Amino acid sequence: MSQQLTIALSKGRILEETIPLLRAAGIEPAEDIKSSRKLIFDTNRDDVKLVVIRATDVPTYVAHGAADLGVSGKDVLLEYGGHGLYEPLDLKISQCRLMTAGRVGIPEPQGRLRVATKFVDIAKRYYADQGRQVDIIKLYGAMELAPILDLADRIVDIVDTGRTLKANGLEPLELITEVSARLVVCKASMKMKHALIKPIINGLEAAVTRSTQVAG
Ligand code: PRT
Ligand code: MG
Repeated sequence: MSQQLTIALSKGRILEETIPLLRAAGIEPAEDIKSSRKLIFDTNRDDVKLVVIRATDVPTYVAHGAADLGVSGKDVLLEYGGHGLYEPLDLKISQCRLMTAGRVGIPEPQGRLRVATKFVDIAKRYYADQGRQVDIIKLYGAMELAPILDLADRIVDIVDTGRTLKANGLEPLELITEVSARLVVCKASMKMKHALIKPIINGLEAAVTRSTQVAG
């Protein structure tokens, strides 16, 4: 049997911006992904299929070789750790920032800082680099609520326009890192299926260059 490729896409906000890039690289889903409940999609290419999964699961599928390629936010990749993955291309989509935030006008407390986040490893590393003692509190969503109810002094979360923070009486404080979606490739697949994968990386790279030129 000829070689097959599986590409793992993050459902949610990244998906919408990924589809046009894939199309520009010559990969077109056989049906409308967003209006379907399916998880696996055929494409215009017999040798390429797409799977649409939770953003946080994409690195796991790709690192284990269950998918050969994937599209994942840099935030998710930093939290995952990156073993078994190459990250050959910044897709320059779904751009945002990973930041610390706290209640407006409340100074940093004495002693240990309580930090609520779903990015536990990123937060640990960030505060350790700063030499600050923190207690990390793992949450799965709505981080903005934690400082309001005094569960935490700080949150570590994604900020785009800043409106969500503002609406909840919070302000962005420190930039941890700029974030955008990245193409990731399974290290084993890159060896075994190089002839199939390389043209896709090149096609996506050209599509990114074209779209960033249009955007100025
Ligand atoms: O929903 P699920 O738990 O499966 O995963 P998810 O919520 O992480 O998925 P999704 O689709 O919401 O986001 C996936 C990825 O999109 C993230 O990992 C980032 O790489 C990227 N991204 C880009 C964002 C944002 N922009 C963003 N604004 N992810 C989240 N947000 C949220 C943020 O958490 C906060 O609640 O939007 C709010 C902030 O936006 P502003 O504009 O109010 O600042
Ligand atoms: Mg979400």
